[in-house]
Amino acid sequence: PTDIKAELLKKYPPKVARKRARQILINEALENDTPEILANVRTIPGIITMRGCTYAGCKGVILGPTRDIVNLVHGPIGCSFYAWLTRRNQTDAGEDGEQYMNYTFSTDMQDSDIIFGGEKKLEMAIQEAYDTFHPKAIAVFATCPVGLIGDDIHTVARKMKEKFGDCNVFAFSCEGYKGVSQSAGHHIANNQVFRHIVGTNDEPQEGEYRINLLGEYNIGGDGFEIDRIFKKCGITNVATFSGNSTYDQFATSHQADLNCVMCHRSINYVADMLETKFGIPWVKVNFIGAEATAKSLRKIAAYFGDQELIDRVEKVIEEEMPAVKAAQEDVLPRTSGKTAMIFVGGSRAHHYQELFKEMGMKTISAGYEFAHRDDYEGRHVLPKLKVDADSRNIEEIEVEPDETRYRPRKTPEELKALEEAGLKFKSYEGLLPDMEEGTLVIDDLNQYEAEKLVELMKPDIFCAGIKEKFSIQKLGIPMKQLHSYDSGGPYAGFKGAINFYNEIDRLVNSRVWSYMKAPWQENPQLSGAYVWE
Ligand code: CFM
Ligand code: HCA
Repeated sequence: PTDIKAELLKKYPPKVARKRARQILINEALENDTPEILANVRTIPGIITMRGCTYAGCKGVILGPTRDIVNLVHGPIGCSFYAWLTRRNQTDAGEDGEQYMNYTFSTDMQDSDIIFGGEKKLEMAIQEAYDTFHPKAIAVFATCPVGLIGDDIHTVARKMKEKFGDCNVFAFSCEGYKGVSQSAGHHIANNQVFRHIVGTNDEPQEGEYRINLLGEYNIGGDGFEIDRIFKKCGITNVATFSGNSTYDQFATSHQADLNCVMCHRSINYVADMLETKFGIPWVKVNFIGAEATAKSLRKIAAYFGDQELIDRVEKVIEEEMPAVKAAQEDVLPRTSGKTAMIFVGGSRAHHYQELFKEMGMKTISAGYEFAHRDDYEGRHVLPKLKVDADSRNIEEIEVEPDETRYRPRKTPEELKALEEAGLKFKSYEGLLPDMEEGTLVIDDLNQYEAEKLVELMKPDIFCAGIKEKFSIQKLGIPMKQLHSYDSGGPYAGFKGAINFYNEIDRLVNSRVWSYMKAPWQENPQLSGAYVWE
């Protein structure tokens, strides 16, 4: 690994090499701690990063999966077009017919709007959306030029909300350039969802063992599979943030009794805010991997502590596991010992290692596009993180206990007893302690390094996104998109694990890669040169 790191850095000018050296880490076991990595910092200009922008994190990731909010993008049409259904966040259309996800709403800013201002145009677009759909809510998203010319989207939103009376209108200052990555967009989105929607509906909700699932986006139907399992266990999922969600789910989410945090990168601060304001504790869960799914269900059951639920969860695990084991046994002889590389946004590069482990595969290199140090090293590093100018740019909202609705779900003694029994609250591990010694962990990987890594380490499969897909395949290595899942999924839960084993088995054992070179390239029968003149 030392040689590989040196090889990756060799081509860079000294200043670039110095910075990248702190973002490329050879994993080692340190006593009582994990090694330190540089993360959540600006990308080196021109390096061809895998990252996206703040608008992508806000509009695409967090708000995109909510079906009954009209998501109106204030900006040039390209920003909308490239965010149109590419993320494969699925939704249950519902019986109310309020499903706006297949539309793309944009103010389609033109040169004249940039010169003279786009507020009037935005107002007209909000009015048009309202007249056409009468939605519960309209969300407005600012793109780069809107921030540059200073359109006041929040004032326009407030004005329209007052005018309508029966439609919540709010806006997001999520200009693409605002942070160093999508992560800033998550934060901007979550703050506004918390401020404008969460806790606005006090109508009592039905159901036993009420939880919220935070940081699950129903890509390829993952959320459907998780909900199927919850239902079977008798667990009520009040709101998923934000896969397959509706406006009312967010509005009533303060009534749940436990928050289960899946992708902590995109949302952990919301769990904290819900605890401070309403008294709901939170635990980390992970439904990627059959074992991880079983473990997460047991955590939820232990929290509620009801024997009936505990038994039900055990029964569900017992019912679901045989099919998982059968699929696992089928693929293991062909997948054991194979190697993977995973470079995805902020949590899957960690979560998916579980699934690969279940197939006897080792992750030899992994990293995040935009995660922070706690995602690599564990939540305990949070107090050590330096607040730089870029993170200060993103608002932290002050939350206080709600005057009438703050209700601690457990007494301090009960929480202590649960912790002593092994249930950890407000805690998660990073990816480093879960990876073997000597593996390479790389933050904000770029095109050059991706190709170099593949060339030097020759993994059996490379997992990343659409920008990497074809350049990796051209190197003769199977490539699996772990953002969109290509056309597959779900991969979460028990049924998802079976899907994943089978698909990866086919990918790593396909013979198609041996046909990368045409026969005449490998074995030329005629050789000659073209002569002109
Ligand atoms: Fe969380 Fe996600 Fe991810 Fe993410 Fe994303 Fe995504 Fe991702 Mo693409 S919320 S951090 S911003 S798990 S969209 S569903 S796949 S980069 S690893
Ligand atoms: C985003 C969304 C993305 C992109 C995926 C990809 C997703 O960050 O804008 O690069 O293939 O999951 O759709 O992460």
